Amino acid sequence: MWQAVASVVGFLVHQVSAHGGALNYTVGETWYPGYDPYGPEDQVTAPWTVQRKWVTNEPIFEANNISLACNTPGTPAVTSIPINAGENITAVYGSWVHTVGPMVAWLADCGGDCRDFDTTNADWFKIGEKGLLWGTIVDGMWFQRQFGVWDGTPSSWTEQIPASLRPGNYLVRHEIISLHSANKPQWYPECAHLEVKGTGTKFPGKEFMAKIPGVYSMNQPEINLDIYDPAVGERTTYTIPGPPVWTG
Ligand SMILES: *[C@@H]1O[C@H](CO)[C@@H](O)[C@H](O)[C@H]1NC(C)=O
Ligand SMILES: *[C@@H]1O[C@H](CO)[C@@H](O)[C@H](O)[C@H]1NC(C)=O
Ligand SMILES: *[C@@H]1O[C@H](CO)[C@@H](O)[C@H](O)[C@H]1NC(C)=O
Ligand SMILES: [Cu+2]
Repeated sequence: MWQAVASVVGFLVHQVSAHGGALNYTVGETWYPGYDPYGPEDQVTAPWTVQRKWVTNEPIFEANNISLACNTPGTPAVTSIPINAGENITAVYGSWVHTVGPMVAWLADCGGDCRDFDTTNADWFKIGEKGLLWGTIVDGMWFQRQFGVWDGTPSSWTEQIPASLRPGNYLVRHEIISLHSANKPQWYPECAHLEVKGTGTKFPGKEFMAKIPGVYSMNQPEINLDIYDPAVGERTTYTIPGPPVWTG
């Protein structure tokens, strides 16, 4: 598919290869195709569509952009991924090229059918996050760097649905924040619909919740930074912004 797009529209080659997003999901051995922004338009109504629509793999540059929630336009999926609380979900990306910045997986309770859920007032909580694993901010090993495989094969990112989470319909939001451009953060978010099953009864409290947009701002030194400034880039710690991760 990418080859076809590339040969038809030369200009897009750069765009497609320079950016990306979550294209598919796996739970155990089961594969759920996401929405392909460069695929046919009728995917949006296909009965298998589990991912909210996104039309470009270009990043979002504004911390307050409404599209930060579930990308542009972020309109609902048709169906959802069934998953048991305690199981892992893996987001599968095309070959990922950026190397610096955190990755955060979030859930929001749809309070009913996710097809009717507007993310504007959603309360999001983190279920997992991956940041700087070792070394310095500018050239250390971020999960984002490790996750990129560089040989054209897909990049996979796995997080667990907390085992005690009460069942229900949830949005899952996978977010990569890329910080390689000085003072110009890039966000790459995609959302899918989940039907969480199980016998859990727990739900995170307010201290775990955030609004998106809202959780990030250009006043945060973890978001608005110049990694090429040695005073910043040579640091060996990076605190991922937002509430703590809820693990159940
Ligand atoms: C939000 O991001 C989208 C996608 O990058 C962009 O098209 C749109 O212009 C942005 N909106 C604002 C208000 O900046
Ligand atoms: C995503 O799934 C589609 C449809 O099954 C497949 O064509 C594509 O290669 C997959 N992409 C990745 C990165 O897994
Ligand atoms: C689930 O994911 C976690 C990391 O988030 C990992 O430690 C664990 O081994 C995974 N479990 C399975 C069954 O893959
Ligand atoms: Cu990019």
